[in-house]
Amino acid sequence: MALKKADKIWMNGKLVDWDAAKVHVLSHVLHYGSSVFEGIRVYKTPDGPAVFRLDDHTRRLIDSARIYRMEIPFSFGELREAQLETVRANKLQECYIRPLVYRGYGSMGVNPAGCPIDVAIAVWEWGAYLGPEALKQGVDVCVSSWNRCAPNTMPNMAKAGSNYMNSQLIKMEAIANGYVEGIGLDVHGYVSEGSGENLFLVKNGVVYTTPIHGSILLGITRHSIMTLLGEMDIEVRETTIPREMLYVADEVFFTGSASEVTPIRSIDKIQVGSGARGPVAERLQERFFGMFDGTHADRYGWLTVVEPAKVG
Ligand code: PPE
Repeated sequence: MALKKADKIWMNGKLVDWDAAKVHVLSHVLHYGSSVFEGIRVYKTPDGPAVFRLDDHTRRLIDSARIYRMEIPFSFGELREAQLETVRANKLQECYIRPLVYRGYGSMGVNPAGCPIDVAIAVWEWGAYLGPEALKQGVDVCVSSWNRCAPNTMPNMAKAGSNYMNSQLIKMEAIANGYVEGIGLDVHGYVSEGSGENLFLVKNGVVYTTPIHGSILLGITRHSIMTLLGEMDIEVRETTIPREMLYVADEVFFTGSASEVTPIRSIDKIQVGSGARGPVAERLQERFFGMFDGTHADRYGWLTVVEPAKVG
């Protein structure tokens, strides 16, 4: 998907032109993967553009940085406001926000001492992550030959750029073999998650999802979906999932900020359920997207409306 340029990017406190948002080639991050980031959607609502779970994403960004001993030179409030300012400056009704914290230019060598902690925030328009038909039709995926990172190797709870080297291996292999996405297993061979999505499955009316110790990113959409399932009186079990559960499930779907709620229609060429979007995924999509078009109330304060800039 070619990136559609927006107008301004926020860098260390200033809005700069899109094409001027550059880093030095000897920035620590380029050599050693030292970055943490977030991905957040802004939806068009009847009250104007609104950011979905801004505070939770901002908190996770700070937590990811903390794991990697990165001291962000901006407060929670400043990061929150900067993201709103960036959306406002680009005058977009609907977009994706990408805040990035990285070790910049200053010294070389693994030891990052002497490198500044830089912060950038970009926004762009992003359609359906796994293709235009994915939300309705579902996607064809495979189980990857690559596992997710084992415990105490790369911290999966940190949304670090470096974790996405593993994700890229999973994604590129899947695409090379004609699939849209790959599912990674954890080091014990249990289901973990997609290269950029959490995974849920439905069997006999119960919903299952990978637990926190299953080498996953603790998704904010995952939490939102679990909350919505609670409202629907559907039981959710966070439990170890053997690979073969994928092949006998009634429904399987991905969740994520980018992928939203994307049904899976086949895994390793084995049809999932009826081979189309299942009823649980459909009801969840209705509830999820209903928060943005005004059909369902924002019961948990998940939306932050991007107020227009004050004039004068
Ligand atoms: N697992 C992984 C590995 C992951 O990358 C994501 C988000 C999730 C789970 C879901 O997390 P959450 O967004 O908090 O519900 N992946 C982001 C990046 C995708 C990309 O290609 O870049 C996203 O969805 O924004």
